[in-house]
This record gives sequence, structure tokens and C-alpha cells, in this order.
Amino acid sequence: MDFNLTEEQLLIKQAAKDFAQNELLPGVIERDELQKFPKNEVQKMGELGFLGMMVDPKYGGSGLDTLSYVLVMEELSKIDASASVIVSVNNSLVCWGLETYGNEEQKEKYLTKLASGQIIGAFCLSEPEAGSDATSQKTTAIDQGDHYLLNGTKNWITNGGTADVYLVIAQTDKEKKHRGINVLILEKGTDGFEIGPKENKLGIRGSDTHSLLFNDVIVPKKNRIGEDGFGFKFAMKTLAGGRIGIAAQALGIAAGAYELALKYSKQRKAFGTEISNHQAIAFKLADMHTQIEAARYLVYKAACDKDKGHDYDLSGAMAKLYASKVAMETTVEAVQVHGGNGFVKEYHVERLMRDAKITQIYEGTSEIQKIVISRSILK
Ligand code: COS
Repeated sequence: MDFNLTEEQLLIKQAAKDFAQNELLPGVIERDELQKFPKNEVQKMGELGFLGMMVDPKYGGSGLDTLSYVLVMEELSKIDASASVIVSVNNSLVCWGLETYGNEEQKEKYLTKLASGQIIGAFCLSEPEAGSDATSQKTTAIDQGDHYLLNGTKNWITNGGTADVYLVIAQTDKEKKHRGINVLILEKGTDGFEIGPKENKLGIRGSDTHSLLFNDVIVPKKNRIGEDGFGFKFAMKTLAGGRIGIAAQALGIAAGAYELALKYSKQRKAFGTEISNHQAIAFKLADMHTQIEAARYLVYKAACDKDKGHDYDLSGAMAKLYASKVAMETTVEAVQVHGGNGFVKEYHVERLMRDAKITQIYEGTSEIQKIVISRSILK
């Protein structure tokens, strides 16, 4: 095992760190408060190549490895998890899915714009009654010869209002259960496709989460990705990679909170000395540092598995399960280290604590990760 990053990876990590400090940090509290989508920042991330990091340059991507992507996710998430989830969904779920399983025409039409950040995408699997139980799709895509007729509702869709391209998972043949599910590329503005109101969320409030409504939407058959009935496998494969991105997001949130707590503990004085000199605080920092380092190795290992062509379902699930737990625990402790100031928005740790929670929920709850892990070790 080589724990050293390459020169290129170090440069990319630094570029993301600089971007987060200079471009994301200044408006992050306001965006959180007002639930404001980071439009300009997303455009700049596109220019930096962060929105199609692993995509082949011939389709407008940066042609980098998964480890580089994880490093960027980590640095962005230290400052702004709302911005990083946009990066994660566009890279892992939309671009990766299209590049891996789309045909040449689909890649040329959609991937090039998505990877270069000219437009962003959304991944639409969850429904009011199908989140963890993803095979129970109620949205239907009825085969009408040269097109599908799409009807139903999707819930909690990241980039729901701002995306231009939506990958929609829907049931075509109920009899065939999960083998009768398809994934369709849907363009914004198609007749019958309506975007529901924006969700008012606990965390990642700068990201744009909506329900989507489909009422007799006509989707050309050429917009189906893969063979008939491939949609559920598509969702599972893309989510397996997506979980590495969210694990990196959780890692970044934890590391960001830890760095703030460390700095604060060396400045704040109580009982005549900096609070870092009190073991009650120093031990918290020791626990945070150890857990973050352990999470980091799991996340990097999952990314390396993907880069080496090894199976990453198990390592990705473990990375997400553990990193999201560390994110939650570390951010709670970081607020505690800050005391009263931790409860105040200007100190950032309360936002990181709120942002951490979603990493235990989306792209597969912690309980789902335990299903994936236990099935893998018991099979
Ligand atoms: N890669 C490829 N195929 C996979 C897969 C993976 N990682 N995981 C499951 N599948 C396939 C199975 O092989 C099976 O297909 P076949 O019958 O053709 O072999 C099919 O998917 C159904 O699998 P399974 O029988 O295991 O389905 P279950 O209903 O038991 O559910 C879980 C499997 C729980 C793992 C799945 O539903 C899941 O991941 N749910 C969470 C979804 C999620 O992350 N939701 C959040 C939405 S995005 S914010």
C-alpha cells in the first residue's frame, strides 16, 4: 500500500482547498440561511474541472482518478457541504452513469455539457414510498413503441430545480419486478414534467432539493440507458460509486469541524490557560483526530479499489457507514469544544453538525450500508 499522494493529486487537493477558502467560505453562512443555491460557485467549479472529474477529456471531463475526486470532495466539504453534494451527484451518479452505460449519441449530446459544467444533472430514484426499498418503484415508464410514457413522483432530488438533465428510474414492467425497471434521460422543460416546491432542510441548505412530478411525459426510447430492464442495476452500480463520494463528503465535514475545534482550543482561554491544555478538551481532539484518520483510510481505500478495477461495493459501503458516523460524532464534539460560540452561526461548526446528518441518510442510509456489508461478508 502506498499512502503517498502523487504530485498531481497534491496539486488538485490544493486547488480545491484554495477554491473552498477563497470562493466558498465568504458566502457560506448566507447561502445556508437563505437556502441559496451556489450558482456562481458551481459555474467556477465547472471551469476548474470539478464537475466531470473522472470523465474522459474527449467528453469534456478532467480524466482524473477516483482518489483525486475524493480529495476534492474532502476539501470542498470542509467548508461547504451544499456545494460538494452538487459535485458528488454530478460526478458519481450522473456523469459516471452516462459514461459507463450510455451510448455514443447520449454521451455526445449530454455528457460533454455535464462534464464541463455547462449544465448539471440530477439522479432520480427516491419516491415517497421507495427510498431504501428502491425496487418498489411506483413511477411508471410505459412502453409506447418509439417512446415511454412517464407518470409518477420523485422525492428529495438533489439539483431538482437547477438541473437540465435528469436520470429517471421508473418501472416499465411490474411483472418483472426490479428486472422491469428502466432508466431514462429526461430534459428539463419537457411537457408534463413539473418541478415541485423546494424542501426546507435541516442541513445542506444551499443545495437545491425538490420533488418532481411526471404527468404523461413523453420520453423518446433513444433516451433509455442500456438494455430494457437495466434500470435497477444501473441505479445500484452508480450508487455504489456515489457512496464513495458521500463518504468523502462526510470525511471532509468531520475534518473541517476538527480543524476549527483545534484552532479554537488554542485560542480560547478558561481557568487561566488555553482550553487545549485541559485534558477534557485535548482528549476530545485526540479522539476526533484518530477517528478522522481511520475514516480517511477507508475512503481512500474504496477510491483506490475503484481505480484499480476491484470490487468497491463493500469498501464503499464501509467507508460511507464509518465516515458518516465520524462526521456526526466529530461535529457534535466540535460544537462542544466551542461551548457557547459553537451554538452561533459565525463559528461554522453548528452548520457542519447540521450538514453531517444527511451523510447517514442519502445514497443509502447507514442501515442500508449494513445490509450491503453484512450480505457481502456472509455470502
Ligand atoms: N451492483 C449491481 N447489482 C446489484 C447491486 C450492486 N451493488 N446490488 C443489488 N444489485 C442487483 C441484484 O443483483 C439483483 O438483481 P438480480 O436479481 O438480477 O441478480 C437486484 O439488484 C435486486 O437486489 P436484491 O435482491 O439484493 O434487492 P433488495 O430489494 O434486497 O435490496 C438493497 C437491495 C437494499 C441493497 C437496495 O435496494 C439498496 O441499495 N437500497 C437503497 C437505495 C438507496 O441508496 N436509496 C437512496 C436513494 S439515492 S439518494
